[in-house]
Amino acid sequence: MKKIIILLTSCLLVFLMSCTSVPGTGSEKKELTNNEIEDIIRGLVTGWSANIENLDEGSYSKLFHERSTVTWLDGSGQKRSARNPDAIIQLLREPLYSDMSLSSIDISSMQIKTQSGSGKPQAIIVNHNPGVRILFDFSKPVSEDSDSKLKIRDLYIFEYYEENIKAGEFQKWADKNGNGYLEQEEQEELYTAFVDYGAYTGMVRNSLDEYFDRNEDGFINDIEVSYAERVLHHDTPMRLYSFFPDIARNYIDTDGWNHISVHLANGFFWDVFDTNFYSMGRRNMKIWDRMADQNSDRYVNREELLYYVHLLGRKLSQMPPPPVDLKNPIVLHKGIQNWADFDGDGKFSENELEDFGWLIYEILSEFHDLALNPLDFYFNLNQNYFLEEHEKENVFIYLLSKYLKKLKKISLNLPKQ
Ligand SMILES: [Ca+2]
Ligand SMILES: [Ca+2]
Ligand SMILES: [Ca+2]
Ligand SMILES: [Ca+2]
Repeated sequence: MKKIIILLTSCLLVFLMSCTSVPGTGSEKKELTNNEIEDIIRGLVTGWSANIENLDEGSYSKLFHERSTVTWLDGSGQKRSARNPDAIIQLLREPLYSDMSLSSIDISSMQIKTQSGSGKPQAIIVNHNPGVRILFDFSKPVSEDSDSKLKIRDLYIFEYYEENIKAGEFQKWADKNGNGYLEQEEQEELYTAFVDYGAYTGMVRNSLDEYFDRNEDGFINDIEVSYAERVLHHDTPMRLYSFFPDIARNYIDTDGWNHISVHLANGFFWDVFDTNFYSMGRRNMKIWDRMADQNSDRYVNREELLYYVHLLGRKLSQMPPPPVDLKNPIVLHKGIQNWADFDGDGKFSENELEDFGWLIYEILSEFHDLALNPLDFYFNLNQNYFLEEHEKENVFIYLLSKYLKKLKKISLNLPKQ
């Protein structure tokens, strides 16, 4: 009986969909009006939602374009994608977040754009619990005698949160219900605190602030917030390989060297978390666009960019603090080698040595007078916030003591007189 009802419902929907599509007028050049586009899109998305559990070749070809792609990303950055009908049907039948299924996604929040940045009409469904955003791109079918003037061309499913994220020491404050795990709202709060760091000065609010309250006066001052910003937004991306190697490889490491250099990390936060980065879609232009382009069609739409920024912000916010205690100079001096092992593999690689060199070079710059990272603190002998001249001189002495011996081996190959 149930099967008959499903079959009848499917037939009715397919019939309704064919009614909402604009019948051929004989003039193929006639453009669809915005109202017509909206009607067709509503019919397609309604049909998609109603057929999702019983999607078969028949209902598939009514809804989807001949060259459809489906890209499905979960909250941990894992991607599944499909490009042919069988694979797409298979993929869409899989259950979504935990016990949720695509058929229970509420499509009443659907927003339609008849003209998007890519030139294709779009529809977006935002579902809050769980946090999912579903994007549909539509285009004209290849076949001229198709039953509908538009079909679902590219479908993207973005899940924004993960289950069973354990709250580390650094994140415990965000576990508001104290169950040891970070739920959706808690992950969101952590993400926001991470991204906004650098704008807040005031009373210590949580253990994150406590870590950066270097003089332990219960207050985050201008210098402490600069330090926190430096650690969270610049040094943390450098250490991403130690905690989330797949995220580092697939989403940040643009040159594919299995290493996030100090230069890459410095540019990363400003470029990616700058609202201009994700304000609209574009043809691949910026350095991170290739990483954000989830379906690799060389166009990054706004939803791909939003997902990218949110995923990275959440992952970075889940990382522990640097492996050195800045409030304890003895521990700091012992721990600086650990700190410079950015990928945490226990070895000091050539890339890491190069980064270390750049960070020392930075200290020597006349503009670098605040102690902002553990290396700065290492040379900050009087343990105030500033790198004074005599401390910078010590950096020279350090470099000389380390490298003077090696100078003998350098052959300069000077031209003969
Ligand atoms: Ca919790
Ligand atoms: Ca303080
Ligand atoms: Ca794309
Ligand atoms: Ca290493």
